[in-house]
Amino acid sequence: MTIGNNSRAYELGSKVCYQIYIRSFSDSNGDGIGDLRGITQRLDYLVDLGVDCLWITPFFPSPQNDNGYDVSDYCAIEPVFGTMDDFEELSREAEARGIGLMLDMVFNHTSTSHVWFQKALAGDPTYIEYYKFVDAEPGATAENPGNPPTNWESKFGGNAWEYVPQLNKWYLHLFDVSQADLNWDNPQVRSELAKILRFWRSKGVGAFRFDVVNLISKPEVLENDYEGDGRRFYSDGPHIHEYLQELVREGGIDGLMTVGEMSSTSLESCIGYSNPDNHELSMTFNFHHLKVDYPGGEKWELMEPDIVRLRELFATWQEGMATGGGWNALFWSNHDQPRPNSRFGDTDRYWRESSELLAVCTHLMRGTPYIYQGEELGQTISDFTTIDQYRDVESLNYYRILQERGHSPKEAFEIVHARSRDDGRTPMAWDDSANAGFTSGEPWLGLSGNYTQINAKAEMADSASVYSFFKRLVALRKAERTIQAGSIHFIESADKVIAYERELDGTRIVVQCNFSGVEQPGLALDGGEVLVSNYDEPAAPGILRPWEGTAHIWR
Ligand code: TEU
Ligand code: CA
Repeated sequence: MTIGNNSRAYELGSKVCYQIYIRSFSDSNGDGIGDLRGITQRLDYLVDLGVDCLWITPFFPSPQNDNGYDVSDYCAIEPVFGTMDDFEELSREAEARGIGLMLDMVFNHTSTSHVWFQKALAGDPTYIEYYKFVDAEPGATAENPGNPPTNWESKFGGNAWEYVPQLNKWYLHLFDVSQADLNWDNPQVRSELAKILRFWRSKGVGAFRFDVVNLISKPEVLENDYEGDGRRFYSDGPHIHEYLQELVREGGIDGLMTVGEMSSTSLESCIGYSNPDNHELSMTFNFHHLKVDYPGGEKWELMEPDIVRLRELFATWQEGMATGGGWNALFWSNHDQPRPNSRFGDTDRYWRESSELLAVCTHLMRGTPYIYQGEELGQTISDFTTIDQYRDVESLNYYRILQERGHSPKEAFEIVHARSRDDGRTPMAWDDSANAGFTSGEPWLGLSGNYTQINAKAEMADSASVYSFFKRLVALRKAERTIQAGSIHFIESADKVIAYERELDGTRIVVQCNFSGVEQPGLALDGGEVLVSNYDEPAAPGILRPWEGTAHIWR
């Protein structure tokens, strides 16, 4: 999937990506865990939906402490997910259907089971230099290792440093203790990682996602953060652009479709990452819009989403990336987020309308949309009722931490239930048979009970379903150049409404989205025809119905 510079907006803007969380997509052998052959068996479904590219979450050898984001070998296949032959078959079958594969490269850290880390633990100085090891204070012992090098916090809870007695050193892990951060300041590390890209290129892979790639460049001086958890020191770090340019050049991936996951990033940095002049990435994911229900930025406390703030963030990022020549990945959902309709919509009273409203809002923006498996069906968060139904390391850690912070077990559960990554990881609902057709065995994570209604088979047969609506949005992006490449401008609107317009060569599209279950004032529009709407009948002029998402077009 090569993207030429001149026609970049048309190219990137006409594509739709689909994210497969492999564990939960489709299980071909009854062990309860999705796998590569399971994906191959479902390709025709993805053709029907009309997507161009499949981002598949990591399927490399891994102890699975973080479900594959703890990689122990980057150039092989985890047996639970299949074999290299299975991968090659998937790749061939996808290509035959005009679908590209996007591999997920976890290059900020490796599993501590990786041979590099194992050699480091054995004292090999070459490999100690592969990671962020720091000497312990004099007199440190296993029982009493003293202070860690900094007070930085792991994203999964607790201090980000782990003491290794036999080396008398600490190593950095921004995520789980079994995910050791690589030392990108070491040129040998950078060259190993570029080699991995060349390996997958030689297998015909034409697109890549880079996991938390804006965290790779750590500051030279490691200091305590008295204002936060340390992220301001290492997010969009000092050599980030240089390292990314080198990786892209040496990995032989310049001009391919690539996306970087950017944690706590800035608009300016993302313009840098995705402006083609810099030869870094095609586009970036950022998460600011998914924190509008975090009180004071705190993920583990609850509040209603702030729609005014959401509009501000969309406007800033959409208009700012356009001005700076950057490109956005458009999304509400992934394997780290609770299902967006449960979170921003009303799945009790307006399940269909609010699921579709969210899609209207992002699919008509400037950028490349990503659909996360099951989102196109309107799948909701889990209906788990006890903590032992959860598997995710972050969720289990925070269930404990929230209680240490003084929450009752019931409160801690409620927060975890609203925020857990597992709430978006329940298996894909294919049909209304046992385990939704996901597996013939025992699923690794429980299903949502509503799969008997919300499933692919039922929705494919219904032209008024959420699935059919998503399919229409995908087709619309391919048909309308104004959606692919038009300018974008946000329009003043009521507090619960997000409205914007797109324009290209005299064609204008106005999108209005009501993020509430009550009527809201809409814009006074001068004619135009309805391009797409989640309501069949036109509304009275100037009115938006509950969770209405409607676009008008003037040609
Ligand atoms: O996620 C990066 C990341 O920081 C989050 O989305 C994280 O889950 C959240 O901030 C915790 O509150 C990526 C992957 O998508 C995720 O699945 C991995 O666990 C993580 O990197 C580590 O590789
Ligand atoms: Ca399986």
